[in-house]
Amino acid sequence: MGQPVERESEGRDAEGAARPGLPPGQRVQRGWPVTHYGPVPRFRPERWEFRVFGATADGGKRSWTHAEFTALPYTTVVADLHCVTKFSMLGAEWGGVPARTILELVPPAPAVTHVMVWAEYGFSSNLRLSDFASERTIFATHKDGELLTAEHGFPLRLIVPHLYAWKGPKWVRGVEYMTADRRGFWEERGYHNIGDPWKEQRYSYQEEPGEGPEL
Ligand SMILES: Nc1nc2c(c(=O)[nH]1)N[C@H]1C(S)=C(S)[C@@H](COP(=O)(O)O)O[C@H]1N2
Ligand SMILES: [Mo]
Repeated sequence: MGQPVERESEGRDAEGAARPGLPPGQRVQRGWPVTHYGPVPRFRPERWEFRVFGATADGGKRSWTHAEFTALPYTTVVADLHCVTKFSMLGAEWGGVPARTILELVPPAPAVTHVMVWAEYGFSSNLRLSDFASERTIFATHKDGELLTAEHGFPLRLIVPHLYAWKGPKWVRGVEYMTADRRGFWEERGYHNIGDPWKEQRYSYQEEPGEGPEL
């Protein structure tokens, strides 16, 4: 893997509009580093399920087996990945199931304002419903036409193109609909509750009143 190099690129906002330049403080990294906390989970197809629970419109829960989930309509989104540790990986084509498909299949109750995205080993990240509902937010099974590798989140990871990459759990297992905000794994450990790289919202001490629950 080469040294990080600086170069001009084009970012995109939540609705996909071009934004000039990299987010502030980011460097383009050649290759694709692996960053996460803890071990890489082993995929057990017979035990895997994707669950939606919490404040659903009808009060019920919904779950999909791996075969059922991967049979949902497949779309692609081209998006960059910005790690808070300052590397960016540009122009990946993510393939999978848009978060909006999940919202359509399991509508949230009207009072839902946030979601918690849950992954293996209890890893989690919270998102505003509006960030989750972006038409570019995608549960990815593929990158550039190939299945994700285990260390990059196989069988499923979330990509939220307009937020820092920790907002996209690898090894995702479900979504909880919430009627109030709650911090996820990194958000409890010093990362910003919202995490917009264009505003350089890296750390929780930068939060303005109203941007996150009390720490
Ligand atoms: N389950 C899980 N997902 C995670 C993380 C983690 O620690 N656990 N780290 C996040 C962070 S900080 C980043 S930058 C990206 C890195 O994705 P990559 O390893 O595919 O580059 O994964 C995110 N998803
Ligand atoms: Mo990161």
